[in-house]
Amino acid sequence: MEFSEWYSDILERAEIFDVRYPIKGCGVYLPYGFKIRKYTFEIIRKLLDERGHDEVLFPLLIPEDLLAKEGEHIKGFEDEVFWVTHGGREKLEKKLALRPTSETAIYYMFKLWIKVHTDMPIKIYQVVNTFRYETKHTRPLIRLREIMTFKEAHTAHSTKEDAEKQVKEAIEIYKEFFDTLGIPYLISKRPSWDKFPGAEYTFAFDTIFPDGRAIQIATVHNLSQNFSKTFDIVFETPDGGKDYAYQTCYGISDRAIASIIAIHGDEKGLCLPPVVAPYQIVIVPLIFKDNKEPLNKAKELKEKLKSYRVYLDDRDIRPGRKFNEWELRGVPLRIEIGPKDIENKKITIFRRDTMEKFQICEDELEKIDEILNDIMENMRKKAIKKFEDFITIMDYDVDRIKETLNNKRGIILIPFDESIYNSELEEKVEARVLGETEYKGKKYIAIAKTY
Ligand code: PR8
Repeated sequence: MEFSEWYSDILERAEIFDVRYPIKGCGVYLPYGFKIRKYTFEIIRKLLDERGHDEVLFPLLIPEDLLAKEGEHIKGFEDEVFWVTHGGREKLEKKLALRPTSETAIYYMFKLWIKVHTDMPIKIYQVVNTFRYETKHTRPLIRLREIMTFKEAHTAHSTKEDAEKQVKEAIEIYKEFFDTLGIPYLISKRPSWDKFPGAEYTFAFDTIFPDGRAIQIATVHNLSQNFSKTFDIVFETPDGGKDYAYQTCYGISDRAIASIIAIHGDEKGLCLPPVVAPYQIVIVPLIFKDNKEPLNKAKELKEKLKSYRVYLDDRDIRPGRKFNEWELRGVPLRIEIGPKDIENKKITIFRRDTMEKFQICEDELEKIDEILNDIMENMRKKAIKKFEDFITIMDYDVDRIKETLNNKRGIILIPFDESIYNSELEEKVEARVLGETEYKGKKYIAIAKTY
């Protein structure tokens, strides 16, 4: 099955995201998908909170003049903005934009909050929906017009060095986030023609989907003083002088969820990392006729395993059907309890990642922790192996690059060379230049067909 077909099929059958909502590029998170989203974004919230970020919430609407204040920024976004033009029947005097991102909303307030150098650093983030009128082919959770989960962080600093340090911290945060999820990535400094509108420079994380196409899953931008100068975010320096704030911003989206699905899934369906699985363990009692023992044992077990997210599936349907359903939904670990197991004081365990079945003694439940860790480690290794198989290192040769991108796809790395690194390279190789990157200690230009 082609990847895109597999992907749509899984979203539907595993009940993650319903695409039938009657607006292009919009969809509905279903309860199971919502839980995956919740646990995934809990990880990033924790990482940001631990590093001194505060969560805030800004309005969805941005007045036209505010959005248009920073020239490069509005140029980058003007074709993508949804506008609110009416309040009831009345035409609004000033059009209001549905935020495509929140720099302009947030920096308007930064001006009011920042007066002296001691007011900084400010490190805030919000998890909100944003709207982009995407004209490229929309895809569920990958290219949305309503980005349902946009986690955007914005910071302000009193020195250039602090802002640069912040960029590094943000990269470390995202590394830890994707490492936790077992999602491999390549970090590159985007070429100047592809940086975030209004940024001094942009770093991006790209991963590779099973069809060999690269996808940008996170970005970190050093905004320098570009926005602070247009938004007049001025502060008093320690020596009594004046300076403009140094700013950064960084974001991820529902693509994190799409990546979990795409990268770990297989022909059986989803395969979820235990950290984000809505149910880490499903217990299926094998009930024969009136023998209530397996069900009682299952309830007992659920109680003993309450430090995990456990689902006890006691529905009155055949166990085989339950197995298939939970495999499709990617539950990392299944416990089966039948009369035989009870007799032998054992429980049967099934691992979704390897599809192996084995038994452990019923008084060895502490092993479950080890098994779940091993599942995560194994999933991470498998994903990295697939990712590395998709990386091709070669010398600069337009025909070979094109041929490799058409057949094997993935990301091509060619030794970094200033003289060939320009936007014409994209036309020549008919693909995107992801940017400058370091791979295993060497500097390269990364090229790929992208989403
Ligand atoms: C910023 N400002 O906005 P960015 N559907 C799903 N995910 C998307 C889409 C879409 N249509 N468009 C972008 N993304 C900065 C940083 C505040 C935060 C995802 O940066 O425009 C991409 O993974 O790069 C992108 O890298 C991320 O949102 C942040 O958006």
